[in-house]
Amino acid sequence: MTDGEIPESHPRYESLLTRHRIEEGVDKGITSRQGLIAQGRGEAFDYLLGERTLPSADDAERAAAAHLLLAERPVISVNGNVAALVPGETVELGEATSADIEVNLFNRTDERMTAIADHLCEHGAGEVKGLTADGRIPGLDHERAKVDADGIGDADVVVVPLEDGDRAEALGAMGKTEIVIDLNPLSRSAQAADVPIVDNVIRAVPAITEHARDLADADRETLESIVAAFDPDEALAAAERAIREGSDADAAED
Ligand code: PTJ
Repeated sequence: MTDGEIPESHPRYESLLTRHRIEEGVDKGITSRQGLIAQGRGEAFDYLLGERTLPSADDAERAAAAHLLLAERPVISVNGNVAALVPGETVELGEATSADIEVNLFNRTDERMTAIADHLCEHGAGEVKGLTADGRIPGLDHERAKVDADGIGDADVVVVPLEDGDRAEALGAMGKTEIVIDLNPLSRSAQAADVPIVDNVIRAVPAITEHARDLADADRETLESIVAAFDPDEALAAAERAIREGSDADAAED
C-alpha cells in the first residue's frame, strides 16, 4: 500500500499513514527497528490525547517558532523516525526559520546516516549536516555524542523530535535552548525541554512552520513576548490533564 492508497475518509487515516511511512522507513534502511517500538509508544499516547493538537501544544508550537526566529544558529535534529514521517515538512521548517538540518542518531551507523541524508535531499534539502561528526556532546557515550561542530555543536536553539532522555538532558546542560517534540509528557526529554511540544511530529512540524510564516514579519519585541509568556511546566501539566481527564479537559481550560 502506498500513501495515496490509504483512503482519507478512513477514521484512522493519520495513524495508518504514519505506520505505513515508518514501515517504509525500515524497509529503506532509514528507520531503525527500535523506531517501530518508539512509534508504538507514541501512538498509545496520541490515542490518549485524542489524536489532535491540544491548545497548549499549539501555544508551544508558536513559542517554538518564536524561539527559532530569534535564534542565531538554529538546528533541527533528525533521526530515523522523523526522516520517515516528515522529511519534506522538516525541510520546509528549515526554510521558514533559516535553521540547519542535522542527522543525529541514537543507533548510529554510516549506512543509516547516508540513507537519511540522501532521503532529505530527495525531499528538497540543500545541505544536511551530521556526517562530519567533528564535535561531541559532553557526558554521553561515543556514538550518541557525535555532532557536527558547526551544527548542533554550535547551535543556540535545537529542535529535537523524539529524542532519547539522556541526550536531551546533555544538550540542555550545554546551555542550548531545546525544543522537544514528544507525545509522552512524562518522558525525560519533554521534562528537560525549554519548549516541550506534546503532539505528534506529523502535526507538530507543519504547525511550527505555519506559526513561523505567520510571525515572519514580527519584530523582536513581539517574538520575545511570545517566548516569555510560554510556561513549559504548564504545557506539560495541561497534557497530563488531557490524558487523565479525557479529551475535553484541555479544551475547557484554554
Ligand atoms: O533513529 P534513531 O537511531 O536515532 O532512533 C530513534 C528512536 C526514536 C528509535 C530512539 O530515539 C528511541 O528509542 O526513542 P525512545 O526512547 O523510544 O523515545 C521515543 C519517544 O518519542 C517516546 O516518548 C514516544 O512516546 C515519542 N514518540 C514516538 N512517536 C512519536 C513520538 N512523539 C511524537 N510524534 C511521534 N510520531
